[in-house]
Amino acid sequence: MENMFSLKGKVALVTGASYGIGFAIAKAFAKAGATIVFNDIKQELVDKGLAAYEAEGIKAHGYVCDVTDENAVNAFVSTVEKEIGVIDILVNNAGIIKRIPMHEMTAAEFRQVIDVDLNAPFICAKAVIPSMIKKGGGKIINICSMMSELGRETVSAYAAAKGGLKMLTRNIASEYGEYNIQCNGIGPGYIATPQTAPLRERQADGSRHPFDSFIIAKTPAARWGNPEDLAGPAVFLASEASNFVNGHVLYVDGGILAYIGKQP
Ligand code: NAP
Ligand code: GCO
Repeated sequence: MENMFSLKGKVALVTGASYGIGFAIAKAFAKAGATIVFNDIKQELVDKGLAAYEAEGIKAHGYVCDVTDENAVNAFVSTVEKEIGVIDILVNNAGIIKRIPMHEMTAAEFRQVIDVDLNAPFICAKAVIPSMIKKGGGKIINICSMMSELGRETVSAYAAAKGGLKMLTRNIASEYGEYNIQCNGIGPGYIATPQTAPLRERQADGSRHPFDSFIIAKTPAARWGNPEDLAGPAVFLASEASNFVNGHVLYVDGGILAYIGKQP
């Protein structure tokens, strides 16, 4: 059973993995035997990430690359292929959110979210697929969201992007399954990272943020997730244990999507 989940000899690229969910996933991949490659937009963050991996005893390869820039991504992927090897596992993790009521959001703001959360996974997947085909297979994991299924006030662009990412996942599976490429999604629930920090900020009187209380009540597990909660599901979808799982979104949400919520 242990071998089924082994990533020994595999090269894994996790985008935007200096910290947060991407870092936790990359750390789990390294523990399963993979060589880790990650990128971030700024050198400062890459350096911070490299130090964080080193502190965990992991020798990761970090690069500066904006995932929305197609030429930069293509150059980055070909450098990795030359210097490290063909990318066997891609995790499209880099993402942003803008919490703005839709009627106040500019089209430019909407586009920026779609660009990072939907266009970039297309650009990165497109860049790694040709070598995966030549090599005889590969794994692509798209980090989706509760918002791949649900809406809420202020997150129209994010929900549109993550809903689109769910369908891009199914389409990559449909188009490249015959090449032994499995493309699946992970839909994290509410996870405590810098992205969700504003939703957990303490009130002036020291009490919980109302959104924080709302999420705890809406989650059967009665807590926020930690980035480490995504480690096992990610290793499963990156390993040969999931070789006949394709086009699926695995929700790792403490039960949110199964639950109607507590009666007030
Ligand atoms: P995070 O803490 O904000 O980390 C996101 C990472 O992506 C950061 O390192 C960020 O770099 C990087 N990034 C942003 N734009 C980029 C670009 N254009 N090129 C390269 N890197 C870029 O977010 P997180 O909470 O760990 O989330 C990771 C993924 O999970 C995202 O796709 C997010 O939407 C998704 N997700 C999060 C949750 C949650 O509850 N936290 C739930 C479901 C899904 P900078 O710091 O420079 O911006
Ligand atoms: C929000 C949150 C979410 C989460 C996550 C849920 O404002 O509702 O930021 O969108 O980050 O994606 O799965």
